[in-house]
Amino acid sequence: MKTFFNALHARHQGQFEMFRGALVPCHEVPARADHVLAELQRRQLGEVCAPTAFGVEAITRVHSPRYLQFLEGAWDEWVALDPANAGKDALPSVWPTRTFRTDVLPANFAARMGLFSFDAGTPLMAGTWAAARAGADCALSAAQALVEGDRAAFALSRPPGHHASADFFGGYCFLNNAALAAEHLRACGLDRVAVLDVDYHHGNGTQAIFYQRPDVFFASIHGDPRTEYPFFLGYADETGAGAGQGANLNLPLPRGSDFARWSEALETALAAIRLFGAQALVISLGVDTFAGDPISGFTLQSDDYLRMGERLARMGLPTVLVFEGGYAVAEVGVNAVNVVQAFV
Ligand code: B3N
Ligand code: ZN
Repeated sequence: MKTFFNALHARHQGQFEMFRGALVPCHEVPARADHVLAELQRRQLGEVCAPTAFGVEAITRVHSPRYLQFLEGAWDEWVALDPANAGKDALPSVWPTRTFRTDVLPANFAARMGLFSFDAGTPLMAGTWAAARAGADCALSAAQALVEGDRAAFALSRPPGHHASADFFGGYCFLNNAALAAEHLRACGLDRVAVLDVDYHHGNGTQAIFYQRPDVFFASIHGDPRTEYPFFLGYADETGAGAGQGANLNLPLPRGSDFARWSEALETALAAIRLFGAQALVISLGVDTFAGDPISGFTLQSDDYLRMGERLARMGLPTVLVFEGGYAVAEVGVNAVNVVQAFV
């Protein structure tokens, strides 16, 4: 299996995220991807390829032009406010919640940070745009590898993507890499694509992007949003809307769930994907379901990721694996690469 990787990911290196009223060191660090790459190379698991640079057209299939324009210029605007800002990450602190307007584009930078985001845990810095674009190119290149006949490909991209919606960032995510891969497969002629999100956190961004779409099925197994981030989406009664009614499946599980319980949900998701008639699969591959993850609450063990990879491969579908969460940095390489190895 080819892996698409771009060292530019390391230019996105946040200092702090807001947690329970304090700034704590970021969990989403460059070492995560570097550990996965090192483990892939240690096990000699396929070719590591530089991604193709895709144009803005591929990205605007998923993200709005005004959001992309904002992201691209955000760092320069932040520094223009005060040259001292160059040493600090930008974080949002004000949001247009219920009753506020979101149709007006404010001139104020803090207001636009809030308009285009949903949390204070996702710092933006000088290298964010370059890293996010490089990560998106990895996902698009992995999808293109399937179009060219590969059975599977791995996008080792960072920052992650599944919380990013058409026009907002959050949950450490800026561009929705899995959605971009799915849309690329659709644009290249596949009629029905499924996105299966196995990250601990519900992929609210991916769900929102495809919620009204009959051609892209979204299934997610995740911590119950009643208690787990992102809290405001990911409930079992969200089944799609309009033409997309029936093409969304959420399988929330309680904190503490183990692999046996998780696997039952996986069978439910895979049966629904089969019934949908997917011609290709995009996996949002978060490994923050690991027992040792510092911010999550399932209890999967490293060997369980081998079983996961085997089961996903048995679907027999062309598959793009897109790297998402996983913050037990010492184990993230072994866990993610166990999925890749068992898949091949
Ligand atoms: O959930 C958290 C969080 C939990 C524990 C923390 N500790 C112990 C310091 C810190 C933070 N924060 C909310 C943001 C979570 C973003 C999740 C990103 C992800 O992996 N999505 O799949
Ligand atoms: Zn996650």
